[in-house]
Amino acid sequence: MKQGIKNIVILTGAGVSAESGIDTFRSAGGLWEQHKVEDVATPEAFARDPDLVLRFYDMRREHIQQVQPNAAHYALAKLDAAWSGNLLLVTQNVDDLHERAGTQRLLHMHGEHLNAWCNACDARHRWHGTLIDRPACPACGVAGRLRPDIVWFGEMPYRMDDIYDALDQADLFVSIGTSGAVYPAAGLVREAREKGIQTLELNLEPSHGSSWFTKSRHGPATEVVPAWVEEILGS
Ligand code: BJW
Repeated sequence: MKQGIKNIVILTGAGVSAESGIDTFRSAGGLWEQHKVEDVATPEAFARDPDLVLRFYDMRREHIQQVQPNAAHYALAKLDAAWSGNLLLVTQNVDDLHERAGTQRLLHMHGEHLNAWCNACDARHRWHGTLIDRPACPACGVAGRLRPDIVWFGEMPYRMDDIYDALDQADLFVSIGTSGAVYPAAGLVREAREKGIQTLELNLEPSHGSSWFTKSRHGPATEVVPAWVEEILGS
């Protein structure tokens, strides 16, 4: 174990998938430029204009199936496979690139593009196709009640108890490719600091929460993440 580090929590954001060709949320030309967040990513927007929201997510669901994991995803999968201590990769990303790269100890706190959630019977289904055509739920058969299984603003992110439990046990918290603009994910570094554990930011540029990290390395994820993984694995 490197420098007494046994248990690691890693938080990833859109920056880790940027070099795979998925726009980040807050970059120039990013998704919010084409669709305002309040037009698509709230339950109120979905109630007001479901066609807009479903079309938007259908388009993104299709897009993520055409891109590939990059060197940062593969490096994190290598770390997951090799690390004998506890490790939890908490991703805010709703793409499936971490699992396609091979990471197993993974949790999607903001949901997944490739899941549909039935608001009639509460079942979740793996979903690769469209929702705009109002398909029937495979479990209850009710049509038109499936929505993207995405955590929208004002909704509770998934598995917060598991995230805080992992942080309680952690010796190191690493944040990768996230702007630190969206809570509660953005608050995890503060929780980590209050517990006295090491904190490291790997990001293209200083994030909103940069000053909370004990160490920072700035650069593209495909460079800084593999370099850090090799270092912590001691190779
Ligand atoms: C690279 C790179 C490269 C680029 N290499 N790096 C005031 C205070 C506190 C909270 C609130 C508040 N007002 C409202 C809230 C709550 C709200 C919130 O945080 N709002 C903010 C806007 C202020 N949060 C919520 O509503 C959440 N729920 C909630 O709080 O429930 C109550 C609760 C309380 C306490 C505990 C538990 C629960 C829900 C948030 C849901 C977020 N959903 C989204 C949309 C998903 C839909 C979709 O995909 O369409 O999730 S928002 C969007 O932002 C998405 C992302 O996961 C999330 C984070 O974005 P991320 O990943 O950081 O991306 P970017 O683009 O912001 O940053 C990319 C970074 O990468 C940049 O820094 C680049 O520099 C970098 N980069 N290229 C390395 N090659």
